[in-house]
Amino acid sequence: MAPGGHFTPTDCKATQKLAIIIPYRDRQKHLLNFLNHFIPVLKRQKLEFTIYVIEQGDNETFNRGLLLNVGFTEALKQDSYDCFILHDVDTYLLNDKNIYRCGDKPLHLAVAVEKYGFRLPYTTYYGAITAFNRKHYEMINGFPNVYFGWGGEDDDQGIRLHTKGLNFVRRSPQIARYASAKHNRDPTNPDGKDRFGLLRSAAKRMAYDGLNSLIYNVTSIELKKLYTLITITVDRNL
Ligand code: BGN
Repeated sequence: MAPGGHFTPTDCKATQKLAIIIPYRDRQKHLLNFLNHFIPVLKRQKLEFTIYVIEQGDNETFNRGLLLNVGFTEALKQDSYDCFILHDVDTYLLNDKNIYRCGDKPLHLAVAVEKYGFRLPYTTYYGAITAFNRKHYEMINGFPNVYFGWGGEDDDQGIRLHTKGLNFVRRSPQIARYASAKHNRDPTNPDGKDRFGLLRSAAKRMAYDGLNSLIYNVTSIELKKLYTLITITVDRNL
């Protein structure tokens, strides 16, 4: 791997350039366990990829949607990626046939996840792992930035897609199968208090809450051996 978590297969030419975006805070051990499992799979799939870990390095409540928007924006400053895989750190892919690539529609990958009994927790579930091309992510203005705390940002984005008539697709549960890492609940990521109310305005907010309203400060960009670490801070009161 090249510094910053970049890999290009040597015996063939990959058809897509992937940016893997991982929202993160203070889970070094989980991250390394995850990457030790994940990177060999991506190599076996002969993919060209760069791993971006986006760390919220402030004392504010965790904001997954905003971090994913930062990853998308910062990755594009570095290279012209064809496909963005937005990936939680506690979800481990179990089937090598679950190829990480974009098709012609947004893709929900976390279909059969251990912690939900290897089934969807509800039919419109759209959490944990998704794949987008640039055009589709921009069409829906990315993720909302206003969901601080756990829950809802994924449902909000599902509504955005639906509103644009850009319905996502899923792979079969035999292929899109994932184990769940066990971990304690992060105290800096309590249930989002506003999420029910916010969800009701999801379709309307799409126009002004997302990539086009994203504000953050980059504290540092470090090229680690296995990933590019981008540490940011956000100001909730802006
Ligand atoms: C849902 C959460 C999702 C989460 C799934 C699976 C909300 C919004 C209010 C209804 N949605 O309940 O964000 O991915 O559970 O854990 O909380």
